[in-house]
Amino acid sequence: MAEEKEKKVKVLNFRDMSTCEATIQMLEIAAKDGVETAFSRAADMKACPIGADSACCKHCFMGPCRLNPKDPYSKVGVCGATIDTIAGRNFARMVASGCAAHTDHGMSMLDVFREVVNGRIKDYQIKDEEKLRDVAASVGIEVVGRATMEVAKELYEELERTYTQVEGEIPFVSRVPAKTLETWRKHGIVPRGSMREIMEIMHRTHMGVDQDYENIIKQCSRTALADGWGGSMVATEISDILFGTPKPLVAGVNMGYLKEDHVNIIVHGHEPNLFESMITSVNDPALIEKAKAAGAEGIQLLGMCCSGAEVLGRHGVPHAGNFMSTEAIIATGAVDAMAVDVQCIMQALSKLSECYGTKFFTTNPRAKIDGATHIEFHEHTPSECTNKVVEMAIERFKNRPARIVIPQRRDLGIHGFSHEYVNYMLGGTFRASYTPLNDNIINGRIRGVAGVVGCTNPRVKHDYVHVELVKELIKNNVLVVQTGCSQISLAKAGLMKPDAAVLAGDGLREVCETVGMPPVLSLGSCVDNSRILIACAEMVKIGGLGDSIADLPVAGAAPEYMSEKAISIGHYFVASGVYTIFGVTFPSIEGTKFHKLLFEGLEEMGMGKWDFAVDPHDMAHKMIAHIDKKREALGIMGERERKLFSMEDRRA
Ligand code: SF4
Ligand code: MSK
Repeated sequence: MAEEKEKKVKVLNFRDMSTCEATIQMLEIAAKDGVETAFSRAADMKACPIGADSACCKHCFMGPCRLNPKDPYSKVGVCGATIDTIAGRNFARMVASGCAAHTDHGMSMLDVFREVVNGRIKDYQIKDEEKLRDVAASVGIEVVGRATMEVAKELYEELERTYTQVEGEIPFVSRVPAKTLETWRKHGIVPRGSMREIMEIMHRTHMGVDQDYENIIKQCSRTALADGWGGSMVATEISDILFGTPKPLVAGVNMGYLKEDHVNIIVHGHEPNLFESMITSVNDPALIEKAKAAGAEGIQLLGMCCSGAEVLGRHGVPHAGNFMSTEAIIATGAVDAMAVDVQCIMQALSKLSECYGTKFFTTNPRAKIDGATHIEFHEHTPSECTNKVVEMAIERFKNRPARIVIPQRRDLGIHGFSHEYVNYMLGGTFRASYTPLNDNIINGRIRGVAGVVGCTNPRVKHDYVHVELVKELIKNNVLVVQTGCSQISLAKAGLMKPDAAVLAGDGLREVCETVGMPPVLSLGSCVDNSRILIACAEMVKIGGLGDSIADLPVAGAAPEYMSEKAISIGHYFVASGVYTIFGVTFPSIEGTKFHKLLFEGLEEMGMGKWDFAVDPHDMAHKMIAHIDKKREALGIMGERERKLFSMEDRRA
């Protein structure tokens, strides 16, 4: 901390930067301690305007080349690359990186599954046999009368094709509505294995290869679809099979779930296998005894980011906060250990942990961090790593700093909706289906469905954009489904309780009150956006809302996104037929041919479209306008009770 103190940390008004009270409280403490966070660094570092517009290229050493974002066609790169080629290639590499992250995560889950099926891993088992059989049947595997392990072996072999298939179509294409698939086939974007798609994107964006933005975007679509209907879907489905399909449960969110008299351990990252083993370790009677011998009342385990989202819905483990709270929580002094695996882990956590004496552990061979202690996690012997982390956390508890500050914020809500549960929740045990959802959309009680997902980002007011956007949507009778860090923003705002239905418009409120559900449903981590794709496919299958995903009155948003994974997610929704709007900034220049293709052209080709807005209310109304456009096209606009606005209403 002393070294940090010598640096001048700007005094900032954190109330302008976040609406999360716990985060604000801890950011103020960190600033007083002279400790930097992403909020202060973002205030110090102006985002590069040329990079933000994606008007620069460093794909070869004749450059790097910078074009003029204000007059993008006034110049080309040294090789002659135009703004459309440069922005298209940059976008493609973001999609490739995002797709790689999700598919590599999915492949890790598949590796564990293979070893469980082969009997080489004993610490994990198949928890949800029904799901195993459903998933197997969905890709054409015979399940009736066959032993579970036989089905599981065949499922492993089939799903491996999601990665390795060099020709043809990946297995989960079987879940895509026929008309959507027809559009993909027409444009040559049905994905092969993700390894092939990512390899091809990296090749095509190398200097001097693909220099036609339309052709580049085709490969972007194919690669992004290999993420959504491939790697991400495998990650979700295999995690459910191994660790259980989430079912709604009451769980707590926020920093107030840290306990001063307990050993506090946080797991942050993405892959659920680390967390599942940590749950076993913190419940080990010998380790609990050790913690007690060290003077603690017990061991408190919390999640953050998507690791937390994985177990929030599966086991009700409390969630301490989303991406932009991961640094702030360390300043409490109460975190004895933070164990991380992959994705969205700020390098700054290493130094910050040192400042507050928190033990900071990397566990995955793919993600080491300078200054962190690495305890490698092996799926064959998982508790070796997680027991060690618990032991080190107990050691740190014994030597805690004198000052511990825990923000007293706790927010209870209902978490753990899966697309299977939505089925059951709306239809009941005997007529489980999406029919009641479709019916309520057709009769206008529910105007449409919006997926609000994604990260938080210090370039916009933390949590604020998510919360305001969702409030405006539900007020206008749009049912909201959520994943990732966004759902934590809304959980903290109290919108994941059935009582939040009072904030919804009359129609949505009536449905929520009848079913007893909140107007905002949390579906899991960022790979679980695949649950939203499956829900869309189900809505098409049930009928009454068109023949393809592009016909549905649905929309998606990532209002505070920051990662390349979000770009891949956004693009797989667009390619699947969903209108998708992003906030913060968009990596293209309005008026360029590349921008027009994303924002208009893809929709004309039968897919969805990209859009952009910063203000949450503008964003909500753009989404609602799109939902209404689709309702109009379906001929169900008249079903809605139209209210004629007086001048007074409009002013209000
Ligand atoms: Fe410049 Fe072309 Fe090289 Fe890119 S590929 S850095 S635009 S010369
Ligand atoms: S963790 S990708 S900050 S949602 Fe999935 Fe959150 Fe975005 Fe990471």
